[in-house]
Amino acid sequence: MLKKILIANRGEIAVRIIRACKELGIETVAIYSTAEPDALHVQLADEAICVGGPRAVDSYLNMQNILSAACNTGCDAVHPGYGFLSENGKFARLVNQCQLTFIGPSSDMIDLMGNKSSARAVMMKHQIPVVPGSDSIISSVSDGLAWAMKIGYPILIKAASGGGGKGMRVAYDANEFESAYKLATAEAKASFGDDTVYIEKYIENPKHIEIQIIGDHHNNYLHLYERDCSVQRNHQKVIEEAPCATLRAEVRQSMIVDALKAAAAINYTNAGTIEFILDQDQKYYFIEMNTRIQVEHPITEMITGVDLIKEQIRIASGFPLSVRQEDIQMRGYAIECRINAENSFHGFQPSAGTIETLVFPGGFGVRLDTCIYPGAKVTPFYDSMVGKLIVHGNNRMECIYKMRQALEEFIIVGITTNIDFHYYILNNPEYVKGIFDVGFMERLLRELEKSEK
Ligand code: MV4
Repeated sequence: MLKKILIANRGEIAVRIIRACKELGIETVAIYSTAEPDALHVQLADEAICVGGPRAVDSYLNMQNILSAACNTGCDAVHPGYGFLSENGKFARLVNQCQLTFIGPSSDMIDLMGNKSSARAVMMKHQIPVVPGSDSIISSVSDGLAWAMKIGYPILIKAASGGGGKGMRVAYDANEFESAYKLATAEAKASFGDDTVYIEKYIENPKHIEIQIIGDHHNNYLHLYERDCSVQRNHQKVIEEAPCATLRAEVRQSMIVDALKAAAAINYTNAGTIEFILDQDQKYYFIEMNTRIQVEHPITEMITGVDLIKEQIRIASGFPLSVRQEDIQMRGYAIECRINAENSFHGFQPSAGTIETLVFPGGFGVRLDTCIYPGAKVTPFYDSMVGKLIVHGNNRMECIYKMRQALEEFIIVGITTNIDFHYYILNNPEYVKGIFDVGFMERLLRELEKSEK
């Protein structure tokens, strides 16, 4: 088993990883920036090393300093968490070159799946359903127009290096194609330094469903059912649930079979997510694969009882998975609300400040993964997410009641948060009925704006 892990991250996920390490008897090294020497993850780790200034590029993205910290403290592995360097193939490669274990898949796997066009090609090769589209990147406007004609409008132009919705443009007809293509390539170039794009049929208002899988170095691949991540704003997830309340059993089964087929086909080793979009007829299409632990992993942990971070560490240590597929039962339902330091009712403006008063919710089936404490500073330098409130119950409605109560109990004074906004969603009739797709939030915000006039 690995003995000492450097956690190349901050916030609640760094805390989550430290807790898993403690349970496994593994020593921990935190990194931090000069903006947050008193951060919770710094206080909970066995050791902590400052790796640079407040801006992420100077610290949490500073590969040289992070690797020096890992080497100088005698670590044998690096856990990247999510975001930052978690899906950076170059970083994973450098970690290995320093004789350290990267807690994740191989660097080549990160690169393969990081290119959304090559990921799509791999899935096509293994008969996983993908959205009808180009077989590779498109080389020119005329090449793109030919593909679009073949696929049929509307089409979506996507950046090969994309993800998170950047470098994505819809064209509803041939007249719109050229300008959409130019905007997508320009944005892709600016965001990723790579202007290559590919084309897919545009599926209007799908649901976003992802299957959690894990694979070890002994050719074992397991699935842990799905998450419904359709409640999102500007490609930032807001509420996630597991399982998906409206997914038909035979569709679920088929998605699971395809996700496992994908994992086995690529010899995937780590926790991973196969992302699908699900159309109105519950036809599903692969869109992307995430090669990291995800923010919303706790809802899967709650319904399956599997600690995904501990599995990641075991896998990276070379051990086989600790569970068999038949041991993984879907038990009840779980919902996660991402708690952000923001003013949701005034343009989602980020909020910074010092936590003055803090009252945590609690009770049976209530979990809070957070990095805040009384006196903690929330700085403007990083993501606004300061915690995740997760509830587990027997069914979806029980979770909704539990979440409403937990949100009511949750008091944070010192910063503005989206707790009240979550409460508003948790009381929306469509949401409560389970009727929502990726367009839900935009419709909700339009309604809210109308009611304010
Ligand atoms: C799509 C799509 C419709 N058709 N692809 C958005 C970000 C990236 N991960 C993929 N995304 C989408 N791809 C086709 N062919 C709609 C979306 C999409 C979306 C997907 C998942 C979650 C939220 C979304 C919000 C808007 C659009």
